[in-house]
Amino acid sequence: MTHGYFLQEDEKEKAIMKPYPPLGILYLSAYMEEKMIEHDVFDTTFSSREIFNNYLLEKKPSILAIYINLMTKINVVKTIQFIRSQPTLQHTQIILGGPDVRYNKENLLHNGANFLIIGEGEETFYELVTALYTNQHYQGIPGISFKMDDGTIIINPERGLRKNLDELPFPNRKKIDLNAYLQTWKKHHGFSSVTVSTMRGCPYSCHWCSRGVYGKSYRRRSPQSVVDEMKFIQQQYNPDNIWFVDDVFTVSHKWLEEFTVLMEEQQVKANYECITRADRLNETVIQLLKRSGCFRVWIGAESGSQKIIDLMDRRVDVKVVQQMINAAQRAGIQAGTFIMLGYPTETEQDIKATLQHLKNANPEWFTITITYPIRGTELFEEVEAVSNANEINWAENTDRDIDFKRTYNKRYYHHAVQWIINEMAFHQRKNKNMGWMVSSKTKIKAIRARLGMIMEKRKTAMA
Ligand code: B12
Ligand code: SF4
Repeated sequence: MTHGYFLQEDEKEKAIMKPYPPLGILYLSAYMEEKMIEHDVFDTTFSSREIFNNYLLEKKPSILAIYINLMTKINVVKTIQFIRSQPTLQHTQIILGGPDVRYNKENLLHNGANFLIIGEGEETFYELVTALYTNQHYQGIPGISFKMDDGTIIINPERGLRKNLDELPFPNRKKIDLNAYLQTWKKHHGFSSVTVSTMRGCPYSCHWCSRGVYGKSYRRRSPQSVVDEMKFIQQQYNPDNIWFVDDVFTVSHKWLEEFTVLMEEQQVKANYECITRADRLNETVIQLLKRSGCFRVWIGAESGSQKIIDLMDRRVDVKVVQQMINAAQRAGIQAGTFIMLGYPTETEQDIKATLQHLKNANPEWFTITITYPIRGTELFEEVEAVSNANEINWAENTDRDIDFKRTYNKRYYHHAVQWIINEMAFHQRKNKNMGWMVSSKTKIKAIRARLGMIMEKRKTAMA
């Protein structure tokens, strides 16, 4: 079992150095171990393509199972091509799973994958591997997709979602060198961080968000099971921080309260960060976060313009987002937020509203992405007709390369990102009285970016 991510090939991440292990594979590995199916996990993160290829040639696996997301797709396709080109690996059956399979079935199967596992992986993967090892019929296994000899693609009915997540064993972290992750964090940031998943799925429907694995409902582990995993992680690895990779950590206030009480009763001390929605926060919930060890909460809004937020179907009030960011900060929790620019119909007025929103909220952290449509999302459907999705070479590009007709040209948005980053840096430095010299540098960069926006806006109008 493997994935297609090589840190040494990722220039952006090499500057950030906050790697996390592939949790999905580790869940599958734990399940397979429980069922006594022998397997290896080859974690590509700190390895190289050459070492990985040599490993494949040496081990000649009968089954290679690969996690795939929209960014790692290109590497995974290269791995498939490598296997298909090697005479000694012709027997290798390739199974793909993860968030990017559901809406890329034909492309993946026509590019050399033997099987796809759609949605939740554990049970389907186990049944398929068992059928392949024992030469039994796999054709009826729910949740798989495969290609017949005549090229017909078969998509079996979905498998129902597992009801009780507590039945799953903890991710099999011992199958990888978790210390390599912890040390990388320590070396570059002075502290380490480990991921934990407490819920699967999200009941909301933001149009740009990819929900190809767990669908539009959510299930959650019991608070006690999560506390047990935290104790286990602390005993085994003693990381400084935990990141709960859940979509909306405070979706259930009852769950959070139970979790907080258990953490206190069992004296589990943890520093954690999580992501949530402003409409699932209030002063009481923020106090629960604080008591249970939350040091940073990410609160999404994506835009400061209510018009754009509503178009995204984000179902949140921009003022509530600002209030909750400030409330978290008052409680001593750092706040982060996510911003997207270049959403369909967004104008300069909306971008100005986004900058104003950031200034009002003043979060310690924010990230900005230029909108791109992920296959399978409502946003993808909305822009497909005015996009290059069907023109770009699927195997050599990712969904991030899909461009669509926006209000202004793409260069405009690159300037807009710089404008917001530098205006915010200026705003924050000015508030901290960091001196004219330090602040003015960012102001000059902001003015330069603003001029770029004006020029590109003019070019768009003339085109
Ligand atoms: C943590 C996380 C990250 C982390 C860490 C990634 C890591 N190494 O784990 C970081 C911050 C690095 C990250 C980065 C990105 N991420 Co991210 N991330 C997540 C997040 C929040 C949790 C992933 C997770 O651990 N889930 C828990 C596990 C248990 O679920 P799972 O991985 O889906 O696994 C199950 C199934 O998929 C399946 N399965 C998984 N692997 C395999 C393998 C095989 C062989 C089989 C058969 C089955 C199988 O079985 C598992 C158990 O049921 C998800 C959202 C989410 N809630 O899942 C987004 C998500 C995976 N990320 C996403 C995106 C878009 C990105 C970025 C492209 C963002 C960006 N613009 O840069 C980058 C890509 C980086 C890269 N090069 O890979 C999208 C992927 C969409 C897609 N169609 O591919 C998601 C779904 C978010 C979203 N809703 O849009 N991400
Ligand atoms: S963006 Fe967050 S709240 Fe919206 S659908 Fe995706 S995971 Fe759910």
